[in-house]
Amino acid sequence: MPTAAPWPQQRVGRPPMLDAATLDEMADIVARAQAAPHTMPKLTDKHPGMTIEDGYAVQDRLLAKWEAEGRSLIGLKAGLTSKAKMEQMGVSEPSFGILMRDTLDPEGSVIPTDRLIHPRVEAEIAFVMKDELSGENVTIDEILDATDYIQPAIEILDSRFEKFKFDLESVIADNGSSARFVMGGRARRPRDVDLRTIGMVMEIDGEIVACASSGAVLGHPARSIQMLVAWLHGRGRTLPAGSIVLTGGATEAIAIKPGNAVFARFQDMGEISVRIG
Ligand code: 0L1
Ligand code: MG
Repeated sequence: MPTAAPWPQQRVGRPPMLDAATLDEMADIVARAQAAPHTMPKLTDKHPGMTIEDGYAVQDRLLAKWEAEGRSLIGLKAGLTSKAKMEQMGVSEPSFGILMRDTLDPEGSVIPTDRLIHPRVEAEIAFVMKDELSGENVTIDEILDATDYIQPAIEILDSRFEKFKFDLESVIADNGSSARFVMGGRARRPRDVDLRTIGMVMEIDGEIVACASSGAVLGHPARSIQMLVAWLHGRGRTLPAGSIVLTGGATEAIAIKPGNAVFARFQDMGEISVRIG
């Protein structure tokens, strides 16, 4: 089994610092910026004392609001899980976010950008869980046992922050820049591939723009799920059976524009293509 890569400790389970009214107001600001896309200043400009837990408290409010609107949760995302992404964003710990069912697009789709501000793409390994996972110290073996299949994915990120300037607290409140995601290629059982060494090549308009190995994600992408389950545990939650989990981009995210043809090849797992509309 893979050895765990050394990684910063995530800060779990601390209470929010900001009061409920301020968190409600932040959730309204973020929800509006996402629904009728427009930029907003990073949230810490007005509230410099905002913590990472405040960011997650805003996310909880977004989820409650979206569910009340009839949208449903389909899974969770881990982000900033590779050194390339952390360096690109100037942060030192992963983030977690929610994936809504209506943000999943089929392979081969045209992804409209008229509702996106700073769209970027990254190639990821998605896990689809068949069993619930819980606990502070779930092992990689337990994660693989609980996984139905893994599948190639492309995440389309869209930060809503002005001039693309933000910090981790603000990004978490903006649901980790989640915009859309696509799953495709060939699904595989998790033990039928070496999850540490799956090569990924991202092409835009026929030009290679990024290459990576799946091991760039914390040494093994199941480590993202290990951290996610520990983080959920810190909040008295579990990872439900049936969840899709995006484990994080192995490369930095690449900017896209209308007309681009995005193609991601995954070693022994096929490819995904999407067109940017
Ligand atoms: O999926 C992710 O890696 C989250 C990234 C958040 C920051 C960004 O917009 O790139
Ligand atoms: Mg991602």
